[in-house]
Parts: sequence; C-alpha cells; structure tokens
Amino acid sequence: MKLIQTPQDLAINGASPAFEQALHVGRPNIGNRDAFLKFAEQILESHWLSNNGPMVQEFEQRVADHHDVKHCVAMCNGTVALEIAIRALGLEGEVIIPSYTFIATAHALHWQAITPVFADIDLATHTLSPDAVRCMITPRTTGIIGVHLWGRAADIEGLQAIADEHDLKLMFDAAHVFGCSYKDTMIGSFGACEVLSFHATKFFNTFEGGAVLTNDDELAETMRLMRNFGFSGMDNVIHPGTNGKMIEIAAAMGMVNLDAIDNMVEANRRNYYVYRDELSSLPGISLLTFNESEHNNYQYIVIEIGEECPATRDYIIQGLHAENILARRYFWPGCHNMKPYIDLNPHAGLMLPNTQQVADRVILLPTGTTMDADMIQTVVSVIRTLLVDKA
Ligand code: T4K
Repeated sequence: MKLIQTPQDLAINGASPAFEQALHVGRPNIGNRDAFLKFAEQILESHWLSNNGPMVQEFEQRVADHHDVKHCVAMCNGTVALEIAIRALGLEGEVIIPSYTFIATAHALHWQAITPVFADIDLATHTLSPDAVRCMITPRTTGIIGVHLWGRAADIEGLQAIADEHDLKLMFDAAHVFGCSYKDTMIGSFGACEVLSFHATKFFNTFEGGAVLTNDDELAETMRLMRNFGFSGMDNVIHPGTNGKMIEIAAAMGMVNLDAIDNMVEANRRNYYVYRDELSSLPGISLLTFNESEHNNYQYIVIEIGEECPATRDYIIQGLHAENILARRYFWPGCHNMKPYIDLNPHAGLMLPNTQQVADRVILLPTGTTMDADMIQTVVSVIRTLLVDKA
C-alpha cells in the first residue's frame, strides 16, 4: 500500500491513487461460499425456487429468533417491505418522516399517493426529533415512520409518546439496524412493525431482500397475504396484493450470512475502533459513536466535518475518490431536495435546518469484512494529508 505523508503524495495533486482497486462503503459481506453453493445445489435439486419455500420459512424463523420477535415476514427488498407495511397499517393522507433518510422511505409513501411530510432531525443523533414531529402534525396526519440510522435506534420512546397522544400509527424503517437493540430490547418489537433491508450493500445481505418484523399476529397475516397477490390457497384471492416474495436463493444467502454474523459484527467493531483511534487527532472531524451497552452492528463509519476543519466536506470527498476510496455523502441533499418532493413543496427546507446542516457535513467511510487496519490507516492518512493540503 502506498504511503501518504505529504500533499505531493496525493492523487488529487497528480500522484498515483493509494488503492488500485476501489474501496466501497457498500462492499457486501459474504459468508461461507461452500455452504452457500451447497444450498444452491439443494434448491436446484428440489425444483422449488420461490413462493414461500422451505429456505424462506427457515430464514424467517431464524431472523425472528435473532430479534426476539414473533413474526418475520420476508420480502423481495426493503422498499417493497416498506410499501406493504404502510398499506397493511392503513396509512393514508400525510405521514411524517425524516428527510434525512434514503429516498426509499419517502418513495414508499408517494408511490401509494400518501404525502410524506418531512420533519427535522436531532443534530446529535441524525434521527427524527420528536419536537419537530409535533410541529408537523395536521388533521390529515395518520402516522409516523421513524428511521433508525447508521446502526443506532431513533428516539423510540419520544416518538411513541407523540403517536399515543395524537392517535397516530407508528412504524420504523429499520434498514440499518439488523441485530441492534434499544434500551436492551432487540429492534423488531417497537411501534406497530419495523422494516429491515437485506440489500447487497447492507452489513447483512440476501443479495436483495427485506422483511417486516412485528409481534402483531393480524398485521403479519395481512402482510403475508399482500406479498403473495392476496392468495389464500389455490385459486382463492381474498385481499389486494402484489408480488413481494423473497426467493429461495436469497434466503440461502441469508442463512449462510446469519451463520457468519458474529464475525461480520466483529470485523465492523474492530474497524470502528481503528477509525476512532486514527481519526481522534484530526481537527474539526468527529466520528459518530455507538452506545456500548447496546447490541450494535457498527454498520457505518460516519464522520462529520465541522467548521473548524481546514478542508471542506466536498474537498475531502474529492480527494478520497481520487485515491479510489469511494466515500459517500449519504443522505445529501436530503429527500426534500430531490424530485418529486422539491417540486411538491419547494419551501420544505425552511423547517429543516438541522437536516441541511447534517447533510452538508457527513461522510461515510468504507468498512466491513473486506477492510483491515492497514487499509483504514491509509484512508485516514489520506484525510490527514488533505487537511494539511488545505491548512
Ligand atoms: N431505508 C433506508 C434507510 C435505506 O438505507 C434503504 C436502502 C432502504 C430503506 C431501502 O432498502 P432496499 O429496497 O434497498 O432493500 C445503496 C443501496 O442500494 C440501498 O439499499 C441502501 N439503502 C443505500 C444506503 O445504499 P446506493 O445508491 O448508494 O447504491 P450504489 O449502487 O451506489 O452502491 C453503493 C456502493 O456499494 C458503491 O460504491 C458500489 C458498492 N457495491 C454495490 C453493490 C450493489 C458493491 O461493492 N457491490 C454490490 O453488489 O444505494
């Protein structure tokens, strides 16, 4: 690996990149390949590829057990899982969500002619501020979708209190918190339901996939109907539905990755500590930390570039990309600044000062099982040198 010590060593100044192969924020973690290929053989041999097959059923049970929750309803991806959960809960009119989230949270509502109303976030946690949510409630509001971000839970109690007070439904986008807890209870039991994503770029993946976790028997049954066109047995459709089913090969990947989950968390945790030590001396750069008394997946390494930092966020991103380190600006510029939401409500940003500030400051750095301490030291030496270059 190349040593980066002076501004002349930087690719942004014409040197060769620090890494020949690109480093990705969303590099998939992959469990035991032989075990996966054995499952693939088993699936092909059985000629059962989809439609609530045995792999999906076993996978659902294991994910439910992992989260200490009654039901896991597996789906083809997290976005469809959000759409089905939203519909099964009967949300309509307006639903309050953060703008500081992946666009899927907003689209899952808009796709069903429900208006996402963006409320501001807390500067420290990056998740919905209950006070901000309170300001956005109107007679048309039917629900709140809290988003647990970066592997850390939202203010669940604060949001539940508002939902109770105003008789609103509460559900969570839990795409980032597979295997995490809130006040010692595993994610999955909060609100009416919580939605996971198993996309390739998530720390735990099934190629593509998602699931809804809930303790509500009736809700789970409705979602099972909805993900399979509303079929109840052969030739008998009893509910509106769509095709949200997870396929067998995706469940097989999930089972193999579940077997490796402890190693994946350990790799993320180890990387997080290396980043924490290496970044601690850099002026104006702060690392988002995890509460060690909870179950964490340490899925994302999130840094914030403060005003005291000699370099701007976008200069650092440019410098990292030049080195083949594909750091990301998630979730810049915020859903409210993207179409169709920017056209529907061009002034939404006036109510979202914290969202704007955080979206302008954040950088996500590569982590996961494909990263090691030497690579992280090089990533941080690039950032350190970029600051010198701009000091
Ligand atoms: N809610 C939240 C809060 C979410 O974050 C997401 C998804 C959802 C809901 C919806 O769940 P899904 O419907 O996706 O299950 C990526 C993912 O596509 C998306 O799943 C994820 N959030 C989001 C945070 O990240 P992009 O647009 O950044 O993807 P892309 O293609 O730029 O990939 C990211 C990096 O990973 C690149 O450097 C390439 C690398 N990569 C990607 C893939 C697919 C690989 O190395 N290998 C791969 O297989 O959205």
